[in-house]
This record gives sequence, C-alpha cells and structure tokens, in this order.
Amino acid sequence: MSGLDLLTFGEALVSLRSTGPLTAGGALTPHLAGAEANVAIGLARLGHRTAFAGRVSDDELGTFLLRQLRAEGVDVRHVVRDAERPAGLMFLERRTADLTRVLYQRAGSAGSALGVDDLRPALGAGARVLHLTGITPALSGRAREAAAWAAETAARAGTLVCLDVNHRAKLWSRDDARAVLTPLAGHASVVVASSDELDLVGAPGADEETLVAGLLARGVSTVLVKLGGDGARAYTADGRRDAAALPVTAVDTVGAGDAFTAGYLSGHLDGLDLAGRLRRAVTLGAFAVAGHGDWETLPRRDELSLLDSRQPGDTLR
Ligand code: KDG
Repeated sequence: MSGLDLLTFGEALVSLRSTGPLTAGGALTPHLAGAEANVAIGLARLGHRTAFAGRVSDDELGTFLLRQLRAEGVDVRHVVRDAERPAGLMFLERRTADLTRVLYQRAGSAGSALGVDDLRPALGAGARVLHLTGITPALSGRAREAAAWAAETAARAGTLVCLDVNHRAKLWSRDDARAVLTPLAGHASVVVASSDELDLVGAPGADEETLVAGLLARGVSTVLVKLGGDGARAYTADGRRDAAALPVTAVDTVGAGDAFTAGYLSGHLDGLDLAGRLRRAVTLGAFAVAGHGDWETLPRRDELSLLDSRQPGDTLR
C-alpha cells in the first residue's frame, strides 16, 4: 500500500434512508455511509490513491460495505472482518421535505470495536495524509485510544494529519467531546469544524478568533470553518481567506461537510494554493448538496467544472 495519498479510518455504516416518517413504515434503501468513508470516496473519485481502515461485520452487511468501497476505488485491504459484532446502522429519516433525522443502532458494532492493532499495518505502510474525525473517538474507549495513537504516530512520522471535528450529539456530550478532541487537535495540521464545533477543540464559549489563534499556536497550520450555504473561512499564519459556496439547489445536505473536506485535501494533494484548495472544497460541497446521498453525486475529475457555467434545469447534450 505504499504510495498512498490518503489513509482514513473509522466506522463504515449501513445507512437506511427513508422517503418519509419512519413511524409510517415504507421502503428503506441501504447505502454505505460514515464520514471517513465519504471522504475516502470523494478523493478516490478524483483519482487519488485512498485507503479506508476499520472493522466491518463478517456478514452480508459487512460485505455490502466493502463492495461499495471497492467499487469506488477505495483500498480496503486493511479492513478487519469481525465475526462477533454486527454492522452499525444509521436510519436517515426524511421526516419532512426540509427535515432529516438520524437514528443510530451502532452501540457494540464491529466498527466501534476498532483498536490500535487494527490500524497498525495500515499506518505502518504510510500515506501522505491521515484523515480522522471526531466521530471515531466517540464510539468506544478502544476506538478513542486508536484514534489518539494513529494521530500521534502519523504526526510524528511527518504525515499531514487532518481532523474533522464532526460532533455527533447523539454519541456524546460536548464536554466529553472537548476533553478528547482538544488534545487530538494538537496532532493535526488541518482542523475542520463548523462554527458551532470550533470550541470543541479549545476553550468552551470562546470566540472564533481566540479559538483559531489557540489552534495555530498549538501547531495547526490551517483551520477550516464550514459555513454551509455561506461557504467557508480558512485561517493560516498568513491570515483569513473566505470562500463563497457555489450557487446550487440544495436537496440533501448530509455528507456535504465530508465532501468539503475531500475537496480541500484533494487540492492539497494536487499542490494547489489555499484559494485553489478552498475552491475545490466548496465545489465538492456543492456537488454533495445538489443531489441525494452522502457521496453518490460527488464528481469525477473530468466533472470538476460541471457546475461552473450552467443554468438551473440545464440539460447537457
Ligand atoms: O457526514 C455524514 C455522516 O453523518 C454520515 O455518513 C454518518 O458518519 C456518520 C455519523 O456517524 O453520523
């Protein structure tokens, strides 16, 4: 696996998407989900050599997750099959046209049992970038230890570490998250957060500038603040740069943050300057929200400019 551009790890989930309220029944469609898997796919679609590590159940659902990742060109050779534990499930309930709710059944799942030994071979093979999220340490004590070990080991080896805070309030409290994620951010070169997540890697309630200054002082080189439909802000030692979102019709925002991160990291791997990295980040975010699915509508490399000069309702012939 040497020569890898990006390694990521975490829990790949079976996401069961509904078209209406779960209490009313109806059809559920299975999709691969999981923030880190989404980032891996976003990069693989753009031609970057990408691997995902973790544990998946040794049953049909685990096989489904691996098939999806493989089909998208993600290297899964270091994924461990777990015969004892089930796949983690996420129900994505389309409650109304404007409101989607998440229901998890992932406690005790294969993915949540991720440990240091599961990551050792993948980390040992090396990669230019290690990406992790604040979801993995929320899954179990073992996963928390594995995430800390991986971030520290990669940083020490000179690998660029990217941490997306990705707070999941259904998994842990903000105080618990802060206690774990603040030291974790100290190993990261890139920290990604939405504006309400930034104080989970710094002092509670502090303002954005104070939090960013604290992260930069601790060795983080780039802080990316995601603003949804308002674009994003990037902070480095050179100051602040803003990026507007691409104007698209948003139909599904789930996975948009992962797409943004994938776009930023793709730009980094391609050697783009900060403006170019941000442009690619908001471009992938736009592709994500303009179609259904966490990752299904993400672009291939030859599609990167597809949204640039089109009108609503365009048909390309
Ligand atoms: O980022 C999109 C994620 O919310 C989704 O794929 C599932 O990783 C996930 C989670 O834990 O909520």
